[in-house]
Amino acid sequence: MRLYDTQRSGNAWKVRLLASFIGQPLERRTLSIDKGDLETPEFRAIARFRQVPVIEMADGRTIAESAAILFFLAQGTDWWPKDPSEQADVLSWMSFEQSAHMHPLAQLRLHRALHPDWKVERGDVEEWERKANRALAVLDERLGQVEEGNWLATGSQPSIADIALYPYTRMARMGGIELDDKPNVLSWLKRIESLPGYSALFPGKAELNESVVES
Ligand SMILES: N[C@@H](CCC(=O)N[C@@H](CS)C(=O)NCC(=O)O)C(=O)O
Repeated sequence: MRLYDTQRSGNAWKVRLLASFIGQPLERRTLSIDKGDLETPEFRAIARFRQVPVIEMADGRTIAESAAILFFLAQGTDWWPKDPSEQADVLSWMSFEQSAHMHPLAQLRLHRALHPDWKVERGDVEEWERKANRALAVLDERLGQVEEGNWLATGSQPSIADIALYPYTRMARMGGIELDDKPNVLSWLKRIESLPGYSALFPGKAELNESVVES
């Protein structure tokens, strides 16, 4: 199975994390947004939304969108619960990640760390900050309500909801969003990082998770 990603894509990191936790080999095809790799006809033929991550199977089928890929890879593993109400809870957190969490955090990281040269409106930055802080407060509150050591949606067993929320929370500080006042988030991040099979953004180099360097 092949994964189309970019070096620092948090959405693709979700896929690599799950693959690493479940022992699913992935052949990485790492593209560059800056070089226009996502705008070529070849990539468009694979990626209907012209974004990474996308996976491509040996028979040519492709799956786009991190949530859909996580869902697909997690089938038959403990990362996707069997109970329908737990499944719904996992989907609820993954939907929250896509609608309220990922976008403001990703935009702040792009603006403050990866592309500080890009012009953005001050009003946009303030809005991203407000939304990012709100989303992280929701996450911290939830993690404070679950039993100690438990996970977002599935009790004592982590799920793809934890994976979906992990990368952009982990990299929040790159966008100027502090986590020090979010003790439940901080301990949850540590627990994910201590799971067997954890894979850093730059594999084997966890110290680069919040870095702007290329490798
Ligand atoms: N909802 C999508 C978002 C994917 C996304 O934002 N991908 C970014 C990289 S992290 C991308 O491809 N950006 C390039 C572009 O949009 O042109 C997902 O969860 O997979």
